[in-house]
Amino acid sequence: MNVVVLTGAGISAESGVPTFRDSDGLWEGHDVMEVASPEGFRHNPSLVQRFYDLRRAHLAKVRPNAAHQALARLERSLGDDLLVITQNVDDLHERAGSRNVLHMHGELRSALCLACGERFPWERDLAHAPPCPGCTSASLRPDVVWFGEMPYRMDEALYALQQADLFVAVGTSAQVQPAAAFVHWAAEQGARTMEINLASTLSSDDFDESRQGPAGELVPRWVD
Ligand code: BV8
Repeated sequence: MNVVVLTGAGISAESGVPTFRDSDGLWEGHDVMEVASPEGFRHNPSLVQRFYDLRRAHLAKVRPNAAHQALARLERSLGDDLLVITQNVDDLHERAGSRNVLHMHGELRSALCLACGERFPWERDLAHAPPCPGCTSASLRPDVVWFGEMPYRMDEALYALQQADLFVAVGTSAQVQPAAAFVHWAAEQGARTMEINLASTLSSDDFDESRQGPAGELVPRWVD
């Protein structure tokens, strides 16, 4: 059975990673477009670099929770028939043991050099110079997908959704495209669809089943 699981900030909430919208629309005190758009980066690159440096540093203080671990167990039984597509830029799925993870919005632990287009695994602050010859720290940006930018590996995501027998969305407010459309793309080719979220969302009625409660409880109950 082919399964696609889409995860959002809600799956990492119980690990202590702040969600994107639960804090009344401000994201760690910032207006979204100020820190998650190319315009915001152009306007104030050091603010944006610091915003991502703080979030990357926070990763060292958090651990995968029971929901991440349950999806890693599910991969051990389904193998390549399971794909986790995450909107999250944290590494909690990988640290729980998942291998088939598609980061459609990029990753905190990766950096992109604007000067030469190279991307690098990145653990330090973005104020350090990248390893590419001739490039300076001024040309480094977080390797994440901002509003108005093309999400990563959409062709692979679309292919997986077309093959899916089951599509499960965990901990996403379904307010960001194209991720919010995945349930429709899966359903129209015949997949069964299920939503797991603390509360109902704008998309709850589009799912065959909507289970409400914390991901740390409901995902293991579903997987096991
Ligand atoms: C694109 C950066 C073209 C990385 C992010 C008008 C109409 C429609 C669309 C648009 C429009 N104007 C512009 C657009 C497009 C735009 C968009 O959708 N805007 C919205 C806001 C209107 N989208 C884009 O620009 C995207 N690119 O469209 O390119 C294209 C289209 C198709 C194909 C190819 C190209 C790029 C979007 C990426 C933006 N970057 N982040 C980073 O710094 O993190 S998005 C940002 O929101 C987050 O990173 C996250 O990835 C995303 C979604 O948030 P969620 O994960 O859902 O989190 P949220 O806080 O919202 O919700 C948490 C949920 O968890 C809640 O439901 C809560 O109830 C639940 N929860 C909480 N605790 C728990 C829980 N559930 C279970 N258990 C718990 N314990």
